[in-house]
Amino acid sequence: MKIASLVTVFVLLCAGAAFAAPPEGRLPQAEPDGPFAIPPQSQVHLLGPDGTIVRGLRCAAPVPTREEQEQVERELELSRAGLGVHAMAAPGAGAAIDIPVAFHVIYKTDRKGKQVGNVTDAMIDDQIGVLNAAYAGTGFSFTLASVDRFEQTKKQAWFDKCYQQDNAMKNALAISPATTLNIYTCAPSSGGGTLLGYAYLPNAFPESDPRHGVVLLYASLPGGGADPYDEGDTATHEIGHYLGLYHTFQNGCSTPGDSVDDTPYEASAAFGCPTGRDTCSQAGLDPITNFMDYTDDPCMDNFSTLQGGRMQSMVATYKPSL
Ligand SMILES: [Ca+2]
Ligand SMILES: [Ca+2]
Ligand SMILES: [Ca+2]
Ligand SMILES: [Zn+2]
Repeated sequence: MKIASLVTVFVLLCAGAAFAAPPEGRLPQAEPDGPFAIPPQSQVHLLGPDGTIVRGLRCAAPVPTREEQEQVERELELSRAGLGVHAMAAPGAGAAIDIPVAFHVIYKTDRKGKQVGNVTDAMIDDQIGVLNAAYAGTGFSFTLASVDRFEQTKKQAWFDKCYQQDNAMKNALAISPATTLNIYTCAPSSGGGTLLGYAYLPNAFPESDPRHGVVLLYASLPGGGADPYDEGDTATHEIGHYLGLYHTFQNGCSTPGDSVDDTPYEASAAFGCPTGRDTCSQAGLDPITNFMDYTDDPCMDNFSTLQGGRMQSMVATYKPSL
């Protein structure tokens, strides 16, 4: 996708005022200065902590190759056969799963002695509420199990460099990854751009691996200020990956798309809230309001029925202890 076509949708609404995108310059590079290569096609602009517009990436979650996706399909098929579960099971096929959440707040104290990123308990509670509303009907719910707070040090710069030092941070802070969703809030960035969040797919590692979990820009929490991405749906989206969903635009208009039959094909990520967008000839408008697209938080508001079923199948197969 051409950057120019993305820039046209960067009209952000803030306090009722619309302002245009900043001039084009060097965009965040998808360079692997952290534990994995960041996929392209996700450049966005958002409100930064000092009230200016900053460059960012909507989602840095690693994208599976075609081969990896096909292998997952084979493993899911075997798993469903073993469980006697019909392919593309609807939600409710398995028992509802309530996921305990361990929240790790990473923050720093700046040169003026001001704390940055030390999100409040109220914001964390609001985030859990947003998740429970978003996942209602999918077979998953979330309960806050613990909150811990870590002030970054020079060596453990896990606020500013949580993406670069991802493994060390998670090795130190993760709580029971097989049975608990670990959420880390910090200020992830790469190549000069802010990352809104990222997560690994459940098949990436054994379920007890500390790398499972979700890393979020602290300002993406509800009321966090990263307008138009501060209604808590970055967490909704990244947990979708954590539970096994791909982006709705995975594979573009080509089979098998996102491996979910009731999300229409989509040629590329949608930004802003482009109502009526239809980029693939197959039936259905682009699923721009789906949580697994790249649209603004106020635009995305649903998982499809079969996304719920897919998350249940993925969890049964790769995260049976959850
Ligand atoms: Ca689909
Ligand atoms: Ca279509
Ligand atoms: Ca929303
Ligand atoms: Zn994503």
